[in-house]
Amino acid sequence: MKLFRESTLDKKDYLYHMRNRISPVRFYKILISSLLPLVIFGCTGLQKPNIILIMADDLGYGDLGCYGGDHAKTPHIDGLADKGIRFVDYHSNGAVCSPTRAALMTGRYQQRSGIEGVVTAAGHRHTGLSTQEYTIADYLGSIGYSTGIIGKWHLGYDTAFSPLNNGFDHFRGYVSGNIDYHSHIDQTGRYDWWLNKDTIVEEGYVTDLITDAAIEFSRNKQGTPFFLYISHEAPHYPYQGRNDTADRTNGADFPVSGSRPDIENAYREMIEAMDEGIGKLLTALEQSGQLENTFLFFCSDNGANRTGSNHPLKGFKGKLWEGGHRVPAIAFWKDHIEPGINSATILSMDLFPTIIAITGNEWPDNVELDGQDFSHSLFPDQSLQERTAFWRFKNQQAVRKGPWKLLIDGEEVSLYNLESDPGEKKNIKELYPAIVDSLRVLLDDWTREMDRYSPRT
Ligand SMILES: [Ca+2]
Repeated sequence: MKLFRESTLDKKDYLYHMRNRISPVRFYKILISSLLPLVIFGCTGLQKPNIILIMADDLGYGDLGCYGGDHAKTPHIDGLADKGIRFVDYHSNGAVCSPTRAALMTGRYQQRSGIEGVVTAAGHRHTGLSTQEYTIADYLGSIGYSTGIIGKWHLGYDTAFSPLNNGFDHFRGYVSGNIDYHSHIDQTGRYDWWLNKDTIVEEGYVTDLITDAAIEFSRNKQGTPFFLYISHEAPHYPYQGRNDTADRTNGADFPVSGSRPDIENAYREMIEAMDEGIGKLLTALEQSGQLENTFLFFCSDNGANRTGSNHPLKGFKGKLWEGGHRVPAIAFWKDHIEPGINSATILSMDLFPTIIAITGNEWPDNVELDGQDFSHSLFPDQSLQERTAFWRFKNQQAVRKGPWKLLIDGEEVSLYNLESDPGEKKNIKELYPAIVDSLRVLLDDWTREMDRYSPRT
């Protein structure tokens, strides 16, 4: 069990620290819960925990009730936050879809796999995530997990880049950036709904199909540890509810974002359908007795566009303001982790090393990850060691260290203290030139390192 890996505290210090911060009863409760996975599957040889990773598409920081949103009703996701850990400083690695997915799969900055931009239908149909990359699915498959992805892949259109060539043994979903929720046609007019390496005809609303396939996958895996990556389309456009008709039909022109005039209502319906699906999945896991042995993580892949809400953050999808990449994230593991709010700075690429820790395995040989194991942060109020994190998209670069964020957008340089100014309202670069200089040095070093890799998008 590697729950103590890469922390500022070693195991002994951690126990001392915990014992002195909290009541003895709560300390031992947490201690027992932290050792429970070890007891369950480490010593007795029983099944390793299932891992379910649910990612929404373009869901903003302010879109959920548990993050202060009041538009959509999300009782099931809010319930996970109530009973789990809600992260308030979690970031997608990218400000758009494909880069975040590359970082999530590889546990490394997406620049290393060359997926710094979107894998577009128009220009990148014959590229994608190299099958030479070592993915989280490769790792989990190597230790005996069944590995399924249901929903959006967006790391390569060509079947050469299929999830099945990148560590997954089951794929049901779509490979492009978005499809019509009813006709399953992508924005270039191609049919895009797959079972493994073949397109299949399946009728239904995408969010419901994803829910049903996820439940079916988990039911079929009773007795086998599984990794299930549920990659929702909601609330990405086209803005379509369950009761709408298809906008994209073969051979005809269509509005890419959908035809509904009341986009805000459609957006709400889409989030609520996803929430309902998550509720159904939880019920199914409970009924099958799998819930207690399942670590579940929910997150988004980038901030919302102007249809959604990133409140109280500034900026939208595609920008490196906080609203572009600070997104909702919730960890839930029934009876294993204590409920709470955590303010550690965490990125998508951290999931890979964290899951290695949760599954209790040794770090794979010859695998170097940029991500940090945050399994410590599954305990409230425990933070990671201070880290430096970087983002780059088009002509924007950002570096974060502690509360400080340096943002360079073309010629424009800004410094913010996110602790006192999470909304990035006040550029204080003139007040702290030494901090600007030190962050610039870090950013330049990182840029030189990332520029060693060839872009594929
Ligand atoms: Ca997205």
